[in-house]
Amino acid sequence: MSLESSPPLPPVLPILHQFAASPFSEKMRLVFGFKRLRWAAVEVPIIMPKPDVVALTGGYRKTPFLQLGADIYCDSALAAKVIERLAPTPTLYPESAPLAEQVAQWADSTLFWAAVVWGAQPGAIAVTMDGLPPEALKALAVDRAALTAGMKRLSVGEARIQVQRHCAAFARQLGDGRRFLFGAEASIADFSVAHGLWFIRRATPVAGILEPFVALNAWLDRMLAFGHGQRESMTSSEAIAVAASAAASGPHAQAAVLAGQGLEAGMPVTVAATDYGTEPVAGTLVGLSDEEIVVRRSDERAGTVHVHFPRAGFQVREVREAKALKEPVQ
Ligand SMILES: N[C@@H](CCC(=O)N[C@@H](CS)C(=O)NCC(=O)O)C(=O)O
Repeated sequence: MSLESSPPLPPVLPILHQFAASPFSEKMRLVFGFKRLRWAAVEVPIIMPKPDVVALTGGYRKTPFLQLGADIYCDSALAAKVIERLAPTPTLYPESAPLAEQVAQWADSTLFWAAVVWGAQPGAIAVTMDGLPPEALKALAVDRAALTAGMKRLSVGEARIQVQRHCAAFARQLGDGRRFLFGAEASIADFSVAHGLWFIRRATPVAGILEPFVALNAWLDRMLAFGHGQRESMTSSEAIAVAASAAASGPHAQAAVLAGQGLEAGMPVTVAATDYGTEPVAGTLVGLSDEEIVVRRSDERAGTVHVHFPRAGFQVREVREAKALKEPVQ
């Protein structure tokens, strides 16, 4: 079952587990603003350990993730699609922008890393992170080194060149006076490009890099003007209690596993990101489409939850040793 053909989601309050300085959280906050939605924000720790995050996700530690009752949606690409199902208008995926998802994926990886290296450089990081004291900044650096172990990060000099080239290209794209990257309608690509540039703007000591790109700045102002919708606060304990008292009701509550991929409903599996933050989540496979992987898992505090991942950027593997799982194979 694809997300598009899934039945509409029940009216539950979307909960975004996020933190203020996180670009991908800002992407989702702006999506809530664009859709004029009411939602609850849970503050997550910016570094490990994150016991309340792991209680819900089973090990996925990246920020943000979306919670609808006992359904946990990892990765902002999937979270945006789920929000689209919850509130289809205005759409994030207009027919006039067939490349929007692909450009969003590029911006969420290539542009994001150039923007982060630039905005988190030594002379700016304390500002970008809202005045975090030196000890906490040191702990952040150690945590992010572990998160990205095995990944080649750009140097600050390389990031400068990349940011300038990308900004120049986007400024040219916007140069004909269009309101959004693909024309009159905003698309998911706009949100994915905006969050990296939002991060650079926060890094005021080095934000001047954006100044020459007038059309791009006007567009970024327009994007940020969507605001954050109607935001409420929730504690992580409250969010865990919401999961514990709900039944998983995502599109794959009834097992639906695409045939012909060597995986069947009920198999013990692990799911892990393929880029960074690759901690696996173990559970029982309950859903597999060409867009989404869904596992069921149980937690002492959160109860039985369905954890959803996008197919793109994640690997699902059968666990041959059933003993390795806490939950029995069904
Ligand atoms: N592909 C992920 C990337 C998320 C990501 O890298 N988030 C950063 C923060 S903006 C992160 O997880 N940092 C480590 C952490 O928060 O523990 C998505 O789209 O949600």
